[in-house]
Amino acid sequence: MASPMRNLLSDISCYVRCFRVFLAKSTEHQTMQQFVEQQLPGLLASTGRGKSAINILSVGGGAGEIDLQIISAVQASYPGVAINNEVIEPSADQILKYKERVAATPNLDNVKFTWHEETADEYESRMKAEKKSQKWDFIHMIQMLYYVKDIPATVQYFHSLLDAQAKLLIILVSETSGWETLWRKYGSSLPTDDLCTYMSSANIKGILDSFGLKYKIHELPSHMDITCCFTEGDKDGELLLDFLTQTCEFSKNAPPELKHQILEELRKPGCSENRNGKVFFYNNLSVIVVEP
Ligand code: CQA
Repeated sequence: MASPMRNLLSDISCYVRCFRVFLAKSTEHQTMQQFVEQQLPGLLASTGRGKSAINILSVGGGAGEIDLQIISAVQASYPGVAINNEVIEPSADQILKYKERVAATPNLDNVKFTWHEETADEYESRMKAEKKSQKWDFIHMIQMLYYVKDIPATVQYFHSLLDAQAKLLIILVSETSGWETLWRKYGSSLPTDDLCTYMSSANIKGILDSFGLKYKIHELPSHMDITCCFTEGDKDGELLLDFLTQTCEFSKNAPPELKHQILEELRKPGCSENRNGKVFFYNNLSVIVVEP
């Protein structure tokens, strides 16, 4: 008997298992890494000029994989300049992994790390209560806005913390991705609860426009090999399907008709392309760079 569908975030160990398969089957991290190495230095060209220290705020820094690449790119642009890197991350487990990664990485002598074990909301309330308004040179929010309660308020608050030459960088799935097609059509049939809101660059553009903020968008092509999703009983395929639908044990618990429809949808040109007998899901990312 199938149990009701539950959101993946209601079981973090299940989430982590799916996320690992997603990272292995997608170019998500490689795509971000390329952007950080090749395009970020240009975007931050005026940000650190003449400063004795660069203040970076990482909102939802996770285990620091991308954060340390960002720091390395900033170090390369501003050799010898001190970096103050503060991280907002609610998961104690992720913070521990972040600290281990820092300990294992050479050349971080001029970087000071501070971790805040709390959500972006909690950080905002705490800072307001403490009447603190530190300004930042670079704030990044990478694949995290889905998980905040009030997205416009969060974007507005962190934007208000930017220093004069600073940048706010937001990375999330693009409106040209297969996510948009899949979730526009089936999002209402999937268990999002209120742990996670589906959105893409289209929503963020709307929010930034409504505030009259100036921004630029960089589209990054990325894909995910979902061929294994079409082999009945394939373990990786099941985990990827869980990730795509953000549902625990989707194959086991989804109504058969919904599972059938979603598998059909995933093969269509709005979601994926067929190459050499493989199915590649469009995992396109948008990098949104907001001016102060
Ligand atoms: C946790 C939960 C989600 C994470 C995470 C950790 C995440 C990225 C990194 N660490 Cl505990 N979420 C994520 C990653 C890729 C991605 C999306 C979220 O594409 C958004 N899609 C799935 C919800 C929907 C477009």
